Amino acid sequence: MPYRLLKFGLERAYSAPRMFRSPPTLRDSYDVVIFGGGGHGLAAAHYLAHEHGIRDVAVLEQRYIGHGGTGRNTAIIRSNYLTEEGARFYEFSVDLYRDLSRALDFNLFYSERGHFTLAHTPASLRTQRWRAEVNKHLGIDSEVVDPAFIKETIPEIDLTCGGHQPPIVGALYHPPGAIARHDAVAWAYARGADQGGVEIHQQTSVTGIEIADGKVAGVHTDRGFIKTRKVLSAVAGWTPQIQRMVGLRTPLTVHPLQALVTEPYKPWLDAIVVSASLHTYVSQSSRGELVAGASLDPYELTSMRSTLDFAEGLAGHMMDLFPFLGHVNVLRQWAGLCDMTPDFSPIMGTTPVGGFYIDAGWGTWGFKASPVCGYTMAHTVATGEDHELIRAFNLARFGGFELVGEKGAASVGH
Ligand code: PYC
Repeated sequence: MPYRLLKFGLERAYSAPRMFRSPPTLRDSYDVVIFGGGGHGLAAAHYLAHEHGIRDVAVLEQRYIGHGGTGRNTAIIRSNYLTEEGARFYEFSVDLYRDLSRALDFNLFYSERGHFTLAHTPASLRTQRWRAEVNKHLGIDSEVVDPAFIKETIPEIDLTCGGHQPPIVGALYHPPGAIARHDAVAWAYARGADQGGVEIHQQTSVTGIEIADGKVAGVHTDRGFIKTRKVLSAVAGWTPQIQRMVGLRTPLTVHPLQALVTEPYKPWLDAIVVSASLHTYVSQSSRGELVAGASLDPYELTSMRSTLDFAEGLAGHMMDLFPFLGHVNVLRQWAGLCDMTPDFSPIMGTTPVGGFYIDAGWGTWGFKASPVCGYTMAHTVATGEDHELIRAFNLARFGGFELVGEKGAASVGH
């Protein structure tokens, strides 16, 4: 280790904590308890403190912040959704993201790249046209482009897919599509929440929820009982365990989603390229690595292990699009847990259990929603009323058959 680094590490002036404090004790009551130290839970804590003046808040994280979906996605941000409710919601997230490095005083490496959803069939092109029309109607920058435009913007792409797949016949092009440094989003919100007076408790598991007269009365943890009247659950793939504690039923199923990153290369891929037909998406990070993913594992499982099967399948499809990638070395693989809903939209807001608020159903689209989820859930917890941007996503929609169908706008094949 270089001497200067060691000296810096041991220097009292820079002693820990550098990002947020780790309170030694868990108090026996808080106004609000948030389950999940990912981007959503931490953002909600941040906005509760800074937008609503609610500072007596504990965030409980069973492992370390960003251990779940926040640190396991492919960092894509976009708002080119299919439904009006979805597009408006994610557009607000993009607006927040654009200013987030400044607002949180933390470099999130937010980088607008342009997002292509490639169509290989007339049916897929029709869906991209539909999305473009919804987006334009709402003032979101999206249009359908032809193969010549794709080739001009991404010269390395093989529009014929080497003859192994149907050729690319067009794409939905969304210029604001962006990437960011995903773990930094968790750190920045954690620091913001901490500065607002929130306590972040890592290595703290929820073991039960006390309900009295249909309302939340407290939370059991492996570090003791906490009295509280408000709980926000923002635990994505672990939602089924939590919902059972309050007797809620949701239609969630949990599937692993895998991704990989290659060694760094000179910058050559500016755009974010998605092919839902090939179940492939790829972008190049600011460090030069190719970050890529595929579809969900086709079975329900609560496990975050990687498979060779996934790497082989994804590599094949990446080479259909970019044949020269055959010599690229994979640096590492990982998996996250996706809590999938039947309509591919989230479940957010109030629930039939008084004081229990849910932020779930994040499937394969949670990272891009971190700021808007934090913002709208903080409002919902503070006021007891669903924020208008999330009304359509309330759990009650499944009982009333008022689904918000976003399958056509998912980047990932399912
Ligand atoms: O919805 O943009 C997306 C996405 C990318 C990777 C997984 N989901």
